[in-house]
Amino acid sequence: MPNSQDTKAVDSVEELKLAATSALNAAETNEQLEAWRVDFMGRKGRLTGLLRGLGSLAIEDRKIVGAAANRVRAELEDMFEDRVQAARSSQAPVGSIDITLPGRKPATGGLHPSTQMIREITQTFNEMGFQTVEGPEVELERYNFDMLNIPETHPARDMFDTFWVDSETNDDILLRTHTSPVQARVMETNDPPIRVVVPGKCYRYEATDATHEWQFNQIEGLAVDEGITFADLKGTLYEFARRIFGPNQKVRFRCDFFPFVEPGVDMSIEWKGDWLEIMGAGMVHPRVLENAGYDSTKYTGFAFGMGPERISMLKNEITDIRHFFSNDLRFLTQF
Ligand code: FA5
Repeated sequence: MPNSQDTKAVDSVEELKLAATSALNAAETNEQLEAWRVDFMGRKGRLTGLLRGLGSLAIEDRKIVGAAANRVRAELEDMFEDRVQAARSSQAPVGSIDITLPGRKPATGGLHPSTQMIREITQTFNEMGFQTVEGPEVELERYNFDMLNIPETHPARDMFDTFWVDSETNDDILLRTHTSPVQARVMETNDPPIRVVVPGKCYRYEATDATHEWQFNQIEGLAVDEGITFADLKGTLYEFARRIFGPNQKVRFRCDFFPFVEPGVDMSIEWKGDWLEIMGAGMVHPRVLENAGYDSTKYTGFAFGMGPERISMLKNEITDIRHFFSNDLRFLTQF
């Protein structure tokens, strides 16, 4: 039979168990569970202290109280392990949604600044009666040069530094140097009247600088019909400039040379007290109309080609065209 000292010691084991159980039930976080473990089960913890105190008991009492204390220790260890497992499984796995956190704005994509400018320009021409069409970026020499009145020996080919593509066919293939070959493609497969704008990428084998890229976009325009004159070209491009740059935009035309137009011009806009060239244009050369099978005594037309990145640079005060294609989010997210 245990004496009164044993009973007291066993009682204190039970009391410790009660205190430990309720403290364990109250512990919720990993930190609180660890604090509980140190407090009750650690080397200097309460249960360990109680077990150490057994040494002062008589040997028989020590057995009884020791057995009780070891049983309680095993029970508490099991309970502790259960609580740790429960805390672990209640934590959301990595990547899942924690609905208790405040909402965060998800990162969304946006249209590339070139795409935004291209859409603004093509939509402006769409509203003026031009239809948007596209053509291939990998092009035949015939369309990029020959059909546009630039035969093989013509020095005007030197205007375009060309990326040629290795090919096993008889046709010479290149990355188009401008969007003008789509003029020839559209005329080859359609009868007048024609009013199209052609956005798309172009490639030139040239050194880059603040205003030149080796890959850039152009927007071509072509109108062919009976009775089209240079006044139609000027009126259309004036109207375009007003819609894109504002109602008071001043525009200047100067003579320029492109083999596929006659006469040829470049168009500049007045910008911060200076004239800045934004496109080449002109009346479609009769030979280009004939190459497409049109009667050049019946039909006339005008064409133009502009760089949307250069126009976006003006409108958005961008100082270097290379930002458009360097994929730097610090630049792209400003649009
Ligand atoms: C042409 O490419 C002619 N095909 C334009 C044309 C079409 C004239 C129809 C007449 C009739 P040009 O090489 O000047 O012309 O280029 C036209 C525009 O494309 C330039 O004004 C410029 O805005 C843009 N551009 C040309 N080269 C580059 C380049 N390396 N980097 C960025 N933009 C360029």
